[in-house]
Amino acid sequence: MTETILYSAPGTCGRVSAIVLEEAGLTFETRVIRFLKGEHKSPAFKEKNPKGKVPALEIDGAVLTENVAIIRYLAARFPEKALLPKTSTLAEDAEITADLCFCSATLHPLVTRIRIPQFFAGPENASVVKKMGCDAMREYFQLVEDRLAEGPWWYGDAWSAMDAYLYWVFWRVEGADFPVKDYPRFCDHARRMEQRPSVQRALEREDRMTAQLESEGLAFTPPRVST
Ligand SMILES: N[C@@H](CCC(=O)N[C@@H](CS)C(=O)NCC(=O)O)C(=O)O
Repeated sequence: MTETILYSAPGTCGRVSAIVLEEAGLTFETRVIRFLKGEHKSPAFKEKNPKGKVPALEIDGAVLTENVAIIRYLAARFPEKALLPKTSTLAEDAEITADLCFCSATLHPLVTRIRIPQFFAGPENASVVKKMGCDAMREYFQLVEDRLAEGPWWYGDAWSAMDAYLYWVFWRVEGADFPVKDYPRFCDHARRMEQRPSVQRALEREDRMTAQLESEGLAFTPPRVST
């Protein structure tokens, strides 16, 4: 088997893939991408991911990008790990894809508007963009909140990669003053996630990446924007 390498950066959605790799029980290396140096847009990294984004995963001699694709690959490659629910119809399968795309295509864009609004609108409009992001996010946090009334995880009693994705969304906006306390079941979900060894190991990997960036003077925390 070839070496498995996850290209990521601390705090990014690369955490989703890291958690799922840990849940799969894989031995893998995490390689930090230095955003402050523009390494994600460098020709060398763009050979891995032409879109210039993390995560990218080298596995089985291929490079995979997009969390949804990485999750679906790992779930299919390691069926015994039950990373996603088993399906028996095409419609059930499509529903799982829809759930993961809800995270990547609906929630993630709102996360960035809440967390780094200045990147979209400039510092003068950042508060307005953040507020609009928060207002829009409330509908989806309520959707997750209602769903979690049915069980501890998105798919009821069975943990899945979907929970890793939701956790990253929650954590990212919690750290940007989104009012997560209005969604107590989602809060409990996040705290349950933090008990999982896979999550703890993924967070330790991020700590090591952060330490490396700090040692190089390349750590970055976006300034807080108030609404
Ligand atoms: N849909 C992609 C999103 C990837 C993405 O936007 N990654 C961010 C970090 S959370 C990134 O690399 N941003 C750098 C940039 O856009 O310049 C996925 O799920 O993998």
